[in-house]
Amino acid sequence: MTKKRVVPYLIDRPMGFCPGCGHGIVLRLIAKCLEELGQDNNVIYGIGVGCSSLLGGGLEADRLHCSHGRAGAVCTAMKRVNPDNMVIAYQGDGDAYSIGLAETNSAAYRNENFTAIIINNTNYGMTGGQMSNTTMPGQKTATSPLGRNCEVTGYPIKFPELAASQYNVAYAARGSVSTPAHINKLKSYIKNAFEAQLNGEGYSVVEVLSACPTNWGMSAKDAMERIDKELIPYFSLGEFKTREGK
Ligand SMILES: Cc1ncc(C[n+]2csc(CCOP(=O)(O)OP(=O)(O)O)c2C)c(N)n1
Ligand code: SF4
Ligand SMILES: [Mg+2]
Repeated sequence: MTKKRVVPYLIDRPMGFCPGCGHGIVLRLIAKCLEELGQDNNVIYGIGVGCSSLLGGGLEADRLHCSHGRAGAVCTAMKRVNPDNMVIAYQGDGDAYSIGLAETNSAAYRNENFTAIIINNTNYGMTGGQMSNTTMPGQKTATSPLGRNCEVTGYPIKFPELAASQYNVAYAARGSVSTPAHINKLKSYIKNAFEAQLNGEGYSVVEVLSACPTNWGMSAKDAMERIDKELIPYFSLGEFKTREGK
């Protein structure tokens, strides 16, 4: 039987994220969903390299800081060896879709029974805002100072849509942290993804459009508004693969 936790899963302690960063909101939602599902004592994280690695400061849980991009492969092994544990890959867009695209893609392709939560802030936040595979067309970054030229680099990848349309995954969705209404919806996506894993339905992925005010050179408020004005028209919100009967 699962032990009852005596303190809330998300302990009230300082996190390492910049003010206005979206990562902390997502961690709060993950913690809430795990508590509601009685899984907060039963979770293992495969954490990506990037600001996602700061998860360790906010949540008290078993976790492995994976080599850059490899959480898809590491979480495959974690779940196969420990099928009764909830396994979550917590990664950024650079980690999951740039250096780690092979592992992310392969786990979805095999329909591995774990959950990937992927924080899309359209850049490599931790290293100073370089271009990633989700950087918007024309977006200026440290490595695209004239703006991203998609004729040369390709267009921003839409992974949940890819997984939903091409692979036999259990659940795929994209949410946002930009408004309270979006945050409430996002919570329902994360909970659905965890329930899919609990029921052994297979791979579940929730991408989150998230603010990086530090590298976007914006105030926290303007960064949230950028998500609504610029990102959502390209990265649609919603469920791309729903669970059977849900
Ligand atoms: C093998 C390797 N290459 C490059 C780096 C440098 N590096 C650290 S974090 C990072 C990108 C992280 O971006 P993302 O996954 O989008 O996370 P964010 O910080 O934006 O949340 C890079 C390239 C590294 N640590 N290891
Ligand atoms: S650099 Fe960006 S992603 Fe990283 S903690 Fe700061 S605001 Fe968040
Ligand atoms: Mg990023």
